[in-house]
Amino acid sequence: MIKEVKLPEVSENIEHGDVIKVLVSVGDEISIDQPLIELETDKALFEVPSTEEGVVKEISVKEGDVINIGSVILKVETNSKEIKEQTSDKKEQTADNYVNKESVEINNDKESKSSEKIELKKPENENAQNIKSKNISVTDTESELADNENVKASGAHDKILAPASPSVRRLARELGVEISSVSGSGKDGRISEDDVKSFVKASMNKSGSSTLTLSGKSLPDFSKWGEVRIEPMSKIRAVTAEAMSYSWTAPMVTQFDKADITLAEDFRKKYSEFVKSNGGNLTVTSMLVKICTEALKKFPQFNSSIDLNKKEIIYKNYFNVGIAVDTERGLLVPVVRNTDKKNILEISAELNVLAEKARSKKIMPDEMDGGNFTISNLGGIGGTAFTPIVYSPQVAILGVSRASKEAVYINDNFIPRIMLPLSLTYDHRIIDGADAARFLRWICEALENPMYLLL
Ligand code: CAO
Repeated sequence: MIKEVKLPEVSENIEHGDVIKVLVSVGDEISIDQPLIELETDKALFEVPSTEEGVVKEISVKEGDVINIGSVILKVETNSKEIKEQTSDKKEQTADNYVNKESVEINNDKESKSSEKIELKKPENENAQNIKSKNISVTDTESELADNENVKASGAHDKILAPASPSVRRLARELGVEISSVSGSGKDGRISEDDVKSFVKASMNKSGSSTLTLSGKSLPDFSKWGEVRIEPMSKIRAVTAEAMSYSWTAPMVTQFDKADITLAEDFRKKYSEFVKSNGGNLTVTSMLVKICTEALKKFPQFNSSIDLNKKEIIYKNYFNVGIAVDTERGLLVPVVRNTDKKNILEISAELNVLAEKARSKKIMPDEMDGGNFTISNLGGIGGTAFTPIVYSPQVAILGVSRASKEAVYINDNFIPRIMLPLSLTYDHRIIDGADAARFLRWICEALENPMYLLL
């Protein structure tokens, strides 16, 4: 039997993506979960896995194509009895592993009238992330509901997240409109092209001229002065540029401090093999995820977002920490979720998986959503200090530079200590300088004396 493999829904608000690479050829025998294409969307670059097993009969996409959710990627001959049995065995196995109470819809063919329904149990641990990314067609109804609740709990957050399709965002960008300033007239505040155009008209009427932040004057012709090469921006670069420009509208200040991590380094060395045997790497970053989570609990304004239109502060009672990961394709920020409920062992293992997925193009857009605070560790590369930019609508980010041995003056003596330079950039609209100094000092003291966490 010939079956179509279609592009499943990959994330909220993502309607299409660019095919960067086709990873299989006609005649190939493919298995379930085997990567078929590399797809780049407004949010990420990732591999789309197969939902079928069999022999590729026809490939319907090529590099450079823009394909929509539901588009046919390829057709597979699955009618060999053997293949069929293996496929259903595999599907059942997957179901058995995560079996039962929750009804989860296998949504691999959204348009198909006969979408399969099987009973799956919600995974009991954070492997949920893996399941979601491996079988991206599986919709975890409960977690989606939870996400929605989080969003609903904060009307302002809705606003900041600005529900709009990529084409509407593009129109807004072209018109120099900050999409989060536009009120959506659609369901749940969804913003349409007409909403953007009305916003432009209203802005122009208000002032008699354009009050929009038009995105800059045109560039000079650089080729007048020498040879140039012009390349289109990758989606990730364009999205990073847009996100950073949006962030830049917040008034930010950076606070610097240094932590004496001599003891923490001893601790790290002592337990690194143990953590490795549990699948993680005990690194400064994983320790900081845990420490920052405790700091966020102590200083809730760092775990918030603000809505200036409504004059509201949204305090979040969940703890999701984003980690800046340097990849070939650019900066990606996967999110470790519910860090308050995980120990350092679990966080270290999850961080390893997420960083590896980001680097190997397997990270899914959903795995980069929902962060409340970000850590950017450039210390493995070098540098004595830097000023990271807050990843709005978050309100703070911790920059980590390279730890090094320094002569520290203690009790009338210079003693060699390992010092870690930290820089905390914060949104000054919601965080005062004194609070930032206290927050960062708290992190330094927790690093210097891990028992601090117990107090
Ligand atoms: N000071 C000194 N050494 C450090 C360090 C620091 N701050 N951070 C890491 N290192 C060391 C580690 O100890 C490790 O050394 P060993 O191999 O001898 O143990 C080595 O550098 C490599 O560490 P790592 O990078 O594998 O692990 P990590 O958990 O420390 O960092 C990650 C993980 C994902 C944060 C990192 O790999 C990365 O991608 N960093 C770049 C982030 C980035 O691009 N930020 C800029 C964003 S724009 O604001």
